[in-house]
Amino acid sequence: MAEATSSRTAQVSRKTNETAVSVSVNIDGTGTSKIATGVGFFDHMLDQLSRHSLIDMEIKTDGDLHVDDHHTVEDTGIAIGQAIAKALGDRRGITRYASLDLAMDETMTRAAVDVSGRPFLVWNVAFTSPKIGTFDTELVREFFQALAQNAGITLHIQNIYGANNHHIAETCFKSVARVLRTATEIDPRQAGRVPSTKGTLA
Ligand SMILES: [Mn+2]
Repeated sequence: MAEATSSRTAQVSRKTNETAVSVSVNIDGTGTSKIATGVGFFDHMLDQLSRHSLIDMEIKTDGDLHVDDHHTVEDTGIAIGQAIAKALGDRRGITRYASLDLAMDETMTRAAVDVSGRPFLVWNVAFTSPKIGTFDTELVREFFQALAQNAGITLHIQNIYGANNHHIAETCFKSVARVLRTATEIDPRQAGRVPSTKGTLA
């Protein structure tokens, strides 16, 4: 039987005509990150994702920002998702499920995750402004779609209420960070088993 607590780290490099992305993750980290995507607001959000998931992340993206931020955000999400999936391996011993209501000032956002191997995003978040500074709010959904698809997780995100668009976006990243932390943690009672009656989450 594989050791459940063997190193859960991975590195992914992905290059297209639009972006070059390099991502390293350590699932069992301390929330330390080094992030440079060229998009300031996105860096701030990814910093939250690492800090509150306790997944260490090194992320470097060189994207076609002269077009807009879309490819940079989506492709960074793809690479982070791929790195998390690779680091989780056969998902042996994980807690698998988590959900959380996360408050930030006037905003409340709920996230629920099943680290299932089955990619799915349910997105129930409405922004009231198309922009946060220069950042397109519609890209927040694009990021989580790419993350869920490539990490192989079922992810539900619902903004319950809120007024400030920066807070709405930030609570999405923080709540997802917290549920990812819990759901990917090793549950000692699983005793190294894959938490599925099918016997596989791959
Ligand atoms: Mn902030």
